[in-house]
Amino acid sequence: MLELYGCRGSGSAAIEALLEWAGVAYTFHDVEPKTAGPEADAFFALNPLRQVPTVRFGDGTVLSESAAIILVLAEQHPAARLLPLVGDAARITALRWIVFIAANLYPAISVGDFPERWVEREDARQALKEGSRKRLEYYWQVLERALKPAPYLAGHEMTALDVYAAMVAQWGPGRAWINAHCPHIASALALAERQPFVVRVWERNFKG
Ligand SMILES: N[C@@H](CCC(=O)N[C@@H](CS)C(=O)NCC(=O)O)C(=O)O
Repeated sequence: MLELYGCRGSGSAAIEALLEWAGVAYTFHDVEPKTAGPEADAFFALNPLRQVPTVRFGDGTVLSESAAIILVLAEQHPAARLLPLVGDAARITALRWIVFIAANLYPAISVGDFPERWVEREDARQALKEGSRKRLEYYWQVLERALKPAPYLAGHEMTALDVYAAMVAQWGPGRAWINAHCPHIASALALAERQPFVVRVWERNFKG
């Protein structure tokens, strides 16, 4: 059975939601990589960056990096239509912006969460945190300008892009900011968040 390594409120929520969308059975390992011990060691062996989400497939293959996990799940479960079909322009849109999120928004979140990985001085860390938030706002504005939700982010079908974007929208600059500054994106995210599997997964990840 597929094993998902994650932690509540993290990027593993998007993968949980996609697994539920596709009806894939999985075991969830709640990982706390910073607490030393055999579990942390075992996780380090799977992913030397100690980052979630990470999955291990039934045959033992390990896959990290959220965008790669999304693409592989879409490939393995074509009937679920996590992505539009090959040849559909909406697929290109979905792939472009999934990678955009993974390459830009997700790292900016990480820089803001762990400025000590980048700079030594406390004032520099504070400045980096603030800078990462401003950069995140800019990335959301890029999404708002580029995508014309109709009604979903990539067109008339909901795709993994909607779920992935709804997940990163839970983090900085925050949903209230996105609602105020990116109304088109916000309306598409709200549609994804109405899906029962998203409601269920968000409930255990982002509420309370
Ligand atoms: N590039 C990775 C980033 C994953 C990532 O940064 N995950 C966070 C949780 S949302 C994490 O595990 N952070 C712990 C750390 O970086 O030490 C991906 O797209 O999956």
